[in-house]
Amino acid sequence: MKSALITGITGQDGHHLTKLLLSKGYEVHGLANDHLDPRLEKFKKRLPGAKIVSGDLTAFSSLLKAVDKVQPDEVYNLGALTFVGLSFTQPELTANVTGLGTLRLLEAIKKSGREKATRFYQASSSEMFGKVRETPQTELTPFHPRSPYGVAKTFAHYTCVNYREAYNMHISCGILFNHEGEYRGHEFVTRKITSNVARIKTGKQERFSLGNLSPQRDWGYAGDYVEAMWLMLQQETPDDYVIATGKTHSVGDFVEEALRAAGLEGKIEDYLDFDDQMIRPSEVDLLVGDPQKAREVLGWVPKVNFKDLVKLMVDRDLEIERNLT
Ligand code: F7E
Repeated sequence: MKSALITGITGQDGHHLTKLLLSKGYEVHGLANDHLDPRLEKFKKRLPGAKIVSGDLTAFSSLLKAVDKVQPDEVYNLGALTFVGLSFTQPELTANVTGLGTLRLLEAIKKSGREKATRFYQASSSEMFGKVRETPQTELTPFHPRSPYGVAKTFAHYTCVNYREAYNMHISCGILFNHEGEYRGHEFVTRKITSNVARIKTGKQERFSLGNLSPQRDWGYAGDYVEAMWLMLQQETPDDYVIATGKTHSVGDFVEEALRAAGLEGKIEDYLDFDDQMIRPSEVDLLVGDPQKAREVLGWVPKVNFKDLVKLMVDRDLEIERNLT
């Protein structure tokens, strides 16, 4: 039986990946801070098959202990401070967890003598492209991050590339574009939209507010994207891959589609106010990835399109709101 260690297991991708690996017969261990992670209890109830190992990406000794205990065949480093907006107010913590945390984890694998035995997946991000140099973005597009989050992810990405080259470790980075779904946190724009639209549809409120509606994102379904993570670690040779749908839509498009999915008539202005608190000091205007390499090498293709993704999220939030009444 293969064993996997997942950091950030209680987040959206951790949920999907745990389900996938359990269904493939893996022994799944998740690194979590059992005193500080508010999502842990819910996670344990949802996925009792996973084992929790106490630890934190900011504490090297806890990582070393976790790797020694689990002896993982595969490590999936999903742990990070993932909300880009927050990274502007917590830049140092972001660099420590998201950037240095990756370095610490790789060092822990090396120090425990497992650098040849453990395969490593790094959750790199399309936020590294930031102020994009070309469209669509590929594995060869230069990075120009626009937030402390993007900068930290870029540090982590290059650290992985360096450890792969310097120590011949099996490390693959998935440059994942935005991916959403039923486990998405409410601070992210997609879930904010679908949960508010569901509350409007069920008569609990009339309006909600958002920041900039014009940024464009390549939105896919998180359940599809964790399959790509797993596929990367099954390849003989480690490499980096863009994981995206190849289609882009604005935040405004997402709102319109969500209203449609809920059967709400009228225009965006009938439901939406502007919230200037949501404006970021520097914004990423347009992201759209080219997933050709992932398709050709991994055989990976996303199954859920934009319209179905919005519907899936709106339906889930309608279900939640209706059960709450
Ligand atoms: O923002 C705009 C906001 O916070 C999307 C993370 O998973 O994907 C995600 O990063 C866009 C931005 O995601 C609101 O300014 C407008 O342009 O949902 P988001 P993100 O920043 O794209 C990448 C790939 C990651 O790696 C990240 O970890 O929507 N926007 N109004 C808003 N955003 C939020 N959150 N809230 C608003 O009210």
